[in-house]
Amino acid sequence: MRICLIITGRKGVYFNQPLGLCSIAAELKKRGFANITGIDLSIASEKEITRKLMNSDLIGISITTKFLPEAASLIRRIKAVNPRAIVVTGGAHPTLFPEEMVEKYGADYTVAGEGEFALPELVKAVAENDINNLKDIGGLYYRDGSGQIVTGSPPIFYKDLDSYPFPDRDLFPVDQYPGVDHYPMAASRSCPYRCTNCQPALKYHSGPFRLRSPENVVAEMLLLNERYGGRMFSFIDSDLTIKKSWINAFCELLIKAKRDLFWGGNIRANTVDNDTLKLMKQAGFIRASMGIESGSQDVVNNALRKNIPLRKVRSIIEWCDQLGIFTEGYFMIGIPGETREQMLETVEFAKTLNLNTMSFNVGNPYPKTGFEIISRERGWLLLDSWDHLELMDEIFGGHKCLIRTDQWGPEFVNRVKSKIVKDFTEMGWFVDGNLGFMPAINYPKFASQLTWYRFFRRIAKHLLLFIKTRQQNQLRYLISLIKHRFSNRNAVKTKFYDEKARSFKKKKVNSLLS
Ligand code: B12
Ligand code: SF4
Repeated sequence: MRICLIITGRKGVYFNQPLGLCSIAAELKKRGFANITGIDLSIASEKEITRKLMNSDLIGISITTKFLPEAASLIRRIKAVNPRAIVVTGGAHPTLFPEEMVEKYGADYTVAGEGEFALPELVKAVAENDINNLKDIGGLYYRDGSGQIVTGSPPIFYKDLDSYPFPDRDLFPVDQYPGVDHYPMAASRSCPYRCTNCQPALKYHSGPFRLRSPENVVAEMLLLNERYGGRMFSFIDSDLTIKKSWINAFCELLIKAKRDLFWGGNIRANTVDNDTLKLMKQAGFIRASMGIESGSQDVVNNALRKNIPLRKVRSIIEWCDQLGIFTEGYFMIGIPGETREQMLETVEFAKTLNLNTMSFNVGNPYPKTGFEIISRERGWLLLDSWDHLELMDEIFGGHKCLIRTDQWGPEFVNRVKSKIVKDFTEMGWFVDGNLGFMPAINYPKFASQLTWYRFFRRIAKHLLLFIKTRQQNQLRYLISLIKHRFSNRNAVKTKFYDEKARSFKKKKVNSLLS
């Protein structure tokens, strides 16, 4: 059986290895189905896509809501060029809307939840021509002989993550992704928190929270280091410090391995302390990402149900700064339930934090999240359904505000976005206002932290990227980096940011509110 696994995407919008598909591929191989190819739609040429589609018996497509339009046209294309191929969809969107994938988009099968069990079972049944007993495959949706959608049994989530084989990385080599030099890693599945912007979708999608053993995760990192020379790893988990005994054991193992590996990932202010950070740094932790989300404690606790103490956020950023750990902060504006003042508080709060990078997203109510429930209840939603495929990119790229509350609507959110670009640019930051989620780099701090070697390496990397992609922001990045490397050497300290932030006159805020 010739299998093709596809991650949907758009040309030029590069991500990294899709761990879900790599993990399914490893399980398929373990069960004897080794004839597998992979396609990343953001990278593959049209010729390669057509060739692989035509030479496959079963095609598995991984879909997030943002790339639903691409997925829909891909399914139509498969049905045109290779009508005998079986199309199976899976991933975040099909998990949330499994029937729709079969009924409306023409998938032959859809898997809700994790695919490591369901897909190999389906492949086996197809290979053995025994497709009359599919009902027992957890999470599988399809049409029976009479055309009715069969929902099968509930998704299966393995408790023991160590029993999965390591993801098969050869299918989507890291070096095919421009500018990417790290390996994605997953130490857990799902998330124990219940934030309103995310839950219950993620819980349904990824099942109960489970952790791999520290030994198993370190073994995979060592293997990636040996096999591919990988030295930098990015953990996708929602909170690496959730279990103190786990993170301590993990760090001890890495220190003992003496391999000089580096890693980064999400930490949360309610679970991390300075001692743990010190140990993590010793074990190679160099990049801390934090979902800070809002500058208003009320919004964090009530509208978002995150219970992250903002005072502690500031301390953690300072501890990281002292330890030389690079910090990334994620914020949201336009959160359902926040006031206009609270939205501006977020901008002012972000300005006082000595972060290395940050990004601002529009807090959109994605399907089946707490945000969607509250917005629907209160009549705030500007879209009545998720059928607007033509808007998916804007919506899920964070460009478009989808709600109008009693206090504000898309126009106000856009004014706040412009304010963010203006204020942070004035502070010497590099802000990419063209992107929906507006990533920003603290250039003065970042440039002053770079050694000459890292500085020239970065220049070379972004120059090559500019030559390859012709993206203007690569050029702007280069110019800012050079400017700040020479103008701000050793100059940047927290105090600098506090003073800068204070000097922003209150009237700027007032003019936005009026
Ligand atoms: C890491 C991550 C990323 C990374 C890497 C993405 C990639 N190429 O894999 C980055 C940062 C690049 C990213 C980008 C985006 N992401 Co993201 N991401 C995640 C995160 C945190 C982990 C994903 C992961 O690797 N999980 C571990 C693996 C093992 O699980 P998995 O991918 O879900 O795959 C399993 C199942 O879903 C299923 N499965 C998946 N595909 C298929 C296919 C078939 C055929 C079958 C049978 C089964 C199957 O089996 C897999 C193995 O068990 C999730 C949240 C989460 N915890 O899942 C969000 C999440 C998937 N991302 C999300 C979003 C919105 C995005 C973006 C659209 C953001 C943006 N605005 O650009 C893009 C889209 C990228 C893309 N090409 O699809 C949403 C999706 C919501 C939705 N309804 O679509 C999630 C769920 C977060 C959230 N709660 O909002 N993301
Ligand atoms: S937003 Fe992050 S921390 Fe909150 S529930 Fe979702 S994955 Fe977990």
